[in-house]
Amino acid sequence: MKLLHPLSSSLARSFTVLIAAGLAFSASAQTKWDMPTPYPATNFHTENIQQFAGDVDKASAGKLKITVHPNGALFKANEIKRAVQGGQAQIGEIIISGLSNEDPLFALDTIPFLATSYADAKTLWQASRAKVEAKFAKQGLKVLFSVPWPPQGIYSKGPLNSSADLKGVKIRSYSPTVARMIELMGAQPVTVQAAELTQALATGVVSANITSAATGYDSKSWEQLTYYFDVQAWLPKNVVLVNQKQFDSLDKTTQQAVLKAAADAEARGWKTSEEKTIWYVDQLKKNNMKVLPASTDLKKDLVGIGDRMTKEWLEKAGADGQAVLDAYRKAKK
Ligand code: PCA
Repeated sequence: MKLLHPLSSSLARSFTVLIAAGLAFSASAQTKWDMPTPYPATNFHTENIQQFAGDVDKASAGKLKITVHPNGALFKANEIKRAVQGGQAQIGEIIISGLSNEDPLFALDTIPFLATSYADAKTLWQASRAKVEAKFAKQGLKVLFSVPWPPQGIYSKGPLNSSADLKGVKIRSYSPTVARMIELMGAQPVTVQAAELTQALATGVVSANITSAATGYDSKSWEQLTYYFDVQAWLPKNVVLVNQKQFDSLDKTTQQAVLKAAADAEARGWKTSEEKTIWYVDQLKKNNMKVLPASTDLKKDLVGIGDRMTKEWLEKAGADGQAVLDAYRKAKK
């Protein structure tokens, strides 16, 4: 009998070990999800989502790995929903009111002065959540969690006594609802996603902005703009959506792990958003921005615009919208 060369027998042994490892791996098959998000890695929403991905990894014992792709790098902000629907990405984050042309319900949290505090924003979410979930469900999307931005204000180059001071000015908008408000102020809305905001300000595509202290900080607003009017007009929400079929294809334990991590992320996100607002406003001040409340006239103009937008919204949203608004107003008392 021909003896095996010692080298070939050790090769055979390694081969056996490799096959065994391969079998063990497929027995605990790993699922990998890509998660595009529109905002920078250091933004509190993204940090919260990173923690969500880490929690899922731990709770599923490494069975589900979610790779977060921040800043619109994998899909741009306005492409993310379609990518998750089509399965090019399994899960993703979007801002709800970015979709307000699709359905009036998606505009609700961006109507000026309807819900201006964290407590009211939460009541509004509780009153509308089931209907928002149902709208997304029709599109094959499951809502996992939703977290608000800090209250929205106006960034400008000069002082603002009333909305007349912004007449004709190109103001950056992130949603059709914000664009409508800008129009009613007599200014010109220009849609610019957060990832392109710094450049749009630097090149003069826009010379004012409506957003939170968080995005003002992320985009280094102080490089082009001098004033932040802390109007606190509304708190728009992001939502994390998963492709329903992808979710259904997970085993039950992993599904539970995702739902638990999502509930934790929602609670943590609301808390961090509120707690970090003061920090964000302080960073604007530290970078020499003039942070001011809205003047009486500016506030009056904006409240008037908010009332008009609520009426316009009700005309579009019909009985369904009225029911949500009634539930909100009742719970708010
Ligand atoms: N930041 C996001 C949306 C609202 C906010 O505060 C943005 O400006 O795009």
